[in-house]
Amino acid sequence: MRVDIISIFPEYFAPLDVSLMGKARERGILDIHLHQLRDWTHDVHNTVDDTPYGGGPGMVMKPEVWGEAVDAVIEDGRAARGEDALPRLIVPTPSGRPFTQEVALEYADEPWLLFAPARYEGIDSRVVAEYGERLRTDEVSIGDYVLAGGEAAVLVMVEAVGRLLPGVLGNARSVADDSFAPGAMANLLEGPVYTKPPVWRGHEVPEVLLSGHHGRIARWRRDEALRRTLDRRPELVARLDRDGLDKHDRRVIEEFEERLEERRSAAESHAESQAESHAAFRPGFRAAPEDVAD
Ligand code: JB8
Repeated sequence: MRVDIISIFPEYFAPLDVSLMGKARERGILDIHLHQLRDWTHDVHNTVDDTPYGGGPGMVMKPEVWGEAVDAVIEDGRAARGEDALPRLIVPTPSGRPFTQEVALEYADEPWLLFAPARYEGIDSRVVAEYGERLRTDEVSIGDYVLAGGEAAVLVMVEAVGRLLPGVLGNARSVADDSFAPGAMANLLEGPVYTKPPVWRGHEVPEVLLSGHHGRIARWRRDEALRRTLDRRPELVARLDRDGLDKHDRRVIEEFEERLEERRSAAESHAESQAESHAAFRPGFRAAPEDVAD
């Protein structure tokens, strides 16, 4: 897969030389091309931003610079990959569509991705309007928080996509067991994991994992995944495909909900008795501070 990244901070992407992504690049599975956006400016100050029309805080990235940069990178890629080749353009923004594991799998099937991370208040909207007519163009968000720029979002996406490419993880590790992986783990978080020693500072590894009973281990892992998802991401369980749940799954969910109801009810009676004892011991009328003479 070819990946182009145009940024005013190409040095931000040094982490892509490390570990799994570094190996993927050495092996030629990931062909990453970094570009300095300022290379396509023409003024002595290499200006990439200007004040927003309509007023307001911050600056907006100029469309002309991005247009020349994206055109040049497309031409460079076509010279290498053939004149019919076109990249998929990905622009990180907090107002984009959510980047999910499903989107990562979709991008992993593409031969060529072009990332355009912005700084300041973002890129003049006419750039996405223009390339939306020429390329498959996505404005994407990696989560509901605001970064100082799109670079960190690109790092996240390249790593999520890169590890899915054939030959990157190796056969020893299947992406099928990941949290959010399609199939049995669709919309489920992964449960806890353990290694040696069997007891550490008094904490024991769950016995079933030492049993060698692969059927029971698989069942236990699914139960733990379900319980953890119910606890931390109940909205994911609500979206689970009901047909993908077996009888055992349904029992795990019921038991969890019963325990939740017990705790809710206990908390309620606790609050009631607190209110009662408060009322019983409440001191008499107390004047408001403004009514108290000095
Ligand atoms: C300026 O949080 B984000 C994000 C934030 C940004 C820009 C792009 C993306 C550009 N701030 O996904």
